[in-house]
Amino acid sequence: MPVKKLKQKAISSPLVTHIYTADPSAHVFQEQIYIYSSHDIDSTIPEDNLGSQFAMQDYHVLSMETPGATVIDHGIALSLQDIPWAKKQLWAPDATEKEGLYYLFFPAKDALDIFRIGVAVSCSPAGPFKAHAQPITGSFSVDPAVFKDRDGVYYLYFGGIWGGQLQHWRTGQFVADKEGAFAQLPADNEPALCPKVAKLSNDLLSFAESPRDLLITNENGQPLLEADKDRRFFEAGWMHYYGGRYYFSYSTGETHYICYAIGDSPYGPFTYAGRILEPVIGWTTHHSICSFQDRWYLFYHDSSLSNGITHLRTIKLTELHHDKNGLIKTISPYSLNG
Ligand code: FUB
Repeated sequence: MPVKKLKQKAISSPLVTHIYTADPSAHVFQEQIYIYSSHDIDSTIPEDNLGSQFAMQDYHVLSMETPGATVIDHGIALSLQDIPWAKKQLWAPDATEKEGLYYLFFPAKDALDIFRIGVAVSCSPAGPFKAHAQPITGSFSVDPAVFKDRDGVYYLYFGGIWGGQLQHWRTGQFVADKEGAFAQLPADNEPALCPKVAKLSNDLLSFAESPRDLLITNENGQPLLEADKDRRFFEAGWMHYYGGRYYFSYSTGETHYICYAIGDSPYGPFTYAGRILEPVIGWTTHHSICSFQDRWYLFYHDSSLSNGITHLRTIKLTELHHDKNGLIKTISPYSLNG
């Protein structure tokens, strides 16, 4: 009998193909979906564990009227050269709206090669955005995600280990590695590093409090350990609210999952609840979750458009479902086809 060859078929297509895009943060503004994403470029910088090859230099904003509709690229929304404090590496951004103004939060390395988080403002969700002269005071690490709670309070979630530098901040100050890039990561039998959360000031331009640890525990209330690579936080935090509970989702990094944990407050603690997305083509996995007209969508990326090149990614979307208990059904980004 002939052996039938099984092929993987992607469940979703790239949203745009004229540029490489990654780290999609999706929001509904003015009744449309706006996506704030990284703009990947072929930097020719060799790949390393610190992500030096992710040398992005600007942001584009994308929008669509509905999921599946034509995607509009609004062009350059913010360039590295227009951010007074930033030297390189415009990584995963996010945005929010308050009183008719739009705020873009973004990480970049400063003159000392330390990741900070900046904010830029526009009167349009599509930009262009004008960056503040300094990063947010007291900010560090990468992957900002902004969440507006039902009481109108805004929170910024952030952090990422390895190249995202979170491990350098364990003392509250930046401590450079002396013994190798990841010497300050916890030992396998220690609690994993926590992502951070801070309430934002009324003008959304600064922290209203010192960043706090966002604790993710197992089903017994114990912090996830560093050895628990399939479940512990690595980067790419995101918050959504569903059915009266707060859902913090994130990437597990080198095990390539998008997982989530559920809590009763925007500060947590959060209890690990499962996997949202199985591994994608490429090394990184990064997502956002957004509701539109009573349905929920997962925005994510993979490296399919570049045939697997780590730092040349493409954003996609697919519908996401919560079951009757509020648990999220795991999504496989590829299906097996005969
Ligand atoms: O795009 C650069 C980095 O790759 C992001 O900040 C991480 O979340 C990962 O997707």
